[in-house]
Amino acid sequence: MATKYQNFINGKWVDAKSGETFENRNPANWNELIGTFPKSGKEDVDEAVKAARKAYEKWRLVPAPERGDIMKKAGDIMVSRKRELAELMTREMGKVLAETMGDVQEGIDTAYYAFGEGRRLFGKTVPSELRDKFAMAMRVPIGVAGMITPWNFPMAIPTWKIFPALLCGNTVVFKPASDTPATATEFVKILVEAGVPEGAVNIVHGGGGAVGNAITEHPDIDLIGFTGSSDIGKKISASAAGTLKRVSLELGGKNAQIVMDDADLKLALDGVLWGAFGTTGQRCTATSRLLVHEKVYDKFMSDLIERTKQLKLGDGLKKDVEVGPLINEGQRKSVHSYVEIGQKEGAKMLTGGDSATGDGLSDGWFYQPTIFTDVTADMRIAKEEIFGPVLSIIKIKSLEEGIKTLNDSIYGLSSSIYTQDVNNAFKAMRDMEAGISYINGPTIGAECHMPFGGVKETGNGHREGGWAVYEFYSEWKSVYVDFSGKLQRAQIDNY
Ligand code: UN1
Repeated sequence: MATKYQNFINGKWVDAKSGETFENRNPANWNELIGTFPKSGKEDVDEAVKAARKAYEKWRLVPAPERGDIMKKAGDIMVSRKRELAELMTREMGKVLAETMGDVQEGIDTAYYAFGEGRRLFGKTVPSELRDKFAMAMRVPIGVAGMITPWNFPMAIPTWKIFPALLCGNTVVFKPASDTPATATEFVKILVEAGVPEGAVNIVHGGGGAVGNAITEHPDIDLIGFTGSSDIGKKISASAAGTLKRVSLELGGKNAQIVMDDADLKLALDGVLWGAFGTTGQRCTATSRLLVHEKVYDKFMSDLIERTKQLKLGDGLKKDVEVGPLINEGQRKSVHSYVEIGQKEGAKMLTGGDSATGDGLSDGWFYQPTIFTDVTADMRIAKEEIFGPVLSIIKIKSLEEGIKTLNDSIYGLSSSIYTQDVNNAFKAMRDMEAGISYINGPTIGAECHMPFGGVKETGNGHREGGWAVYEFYSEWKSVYVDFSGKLQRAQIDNY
């Protein structure tokens, strides 16, 4: 039975003002309707912002440790509902159960980190240059945060933004991807059950055009947290400029894994299979380029093709399935068009290249894991983010060439090198242009207590994760207390 879902605004579950709805279906079996959701617009966003603004005046005064206790409770609820949430997520967006369990776990870890941070949120005291004067800087909340999140990590990514925002004392208007509104709704229910007060968190369902734009342009929203494509990120940045909002953008990637001739090849093979085809390649951290040293190329490639052909596709709830479907029809068309582009560009397709058919695959957006060799740096399949199970392989002659090729990208999110030579490892660590580098690990697998984000067109310099995200969701306030009882003029009376 499909569920009818609603927006949550000012502590109440409500329909879109227009009364319109949209459907959400299982990408592994499009006959299964997960639910219907309100197709909201600007007028719904306005209500949510009004509620969040009102709630902010109270929430900012709640002591941070008390706010942290609520995050702890939310984490505890997620622990108790972990499997059920993961199953819903697999039905909603397709990735296999082990991965959706991991996605929920990332949310739990983020909740507990926020709990701890409630008793930290460190400020600084420094000596004043004047006598009988005290100087300190403290972190203060900013206001109403608009959160626009993607479908590939339907729980983890909203938690990366919403837990720190709330912990710092901001209130939230949340627009989840319209492909994963059910998981997002469960997250909001958990926050409410944990004790987040009326109006402090609001969810408005709908498309990027109507709801997303209304958020980014809204004069009463102070900051935006967005994860998605670089194209949309640029538009958000431009539209938020009108009201000078603080904007954190986590955008695209074209991540590469280098395999050196001295690498543990078995390890490197496990790494690339997981990095390229885990989550059906639909991660911004996915491995989409593989740079293999010529000395080990032939052996590595034949093993890689063989293992890729063995990957089991299917419904992510079924045991032994390793690769789920793509998220929707549009994504499958887009992935296939890149495969056609690769062929036209002259790359050699060694496996895959089409929609996957067969037992249990006919009613889902499945696509065969696909590998191209003889790829050159100027090809579009070497440059553009595909967001699907397509791996482009480039042969390299040296570490220097590997790093140069890896860096030859407008993006810079994740990077990886497999080598057993400590000198190679340290050179790569220093020279790979990316916000995240792995030595002897694949490009995916970031942990929630470390800064997450990238350089170049992957973002605008902010980081999620760990301590770094708390910089974004709060700002510094400097306070001076003069207890001398007289006017003291800084820079003048003391020099
Ligand atoms: C994303 O791809 O959008 O490091 C986030 C990883 C995950 C997060 C990925 N922990 O792959």
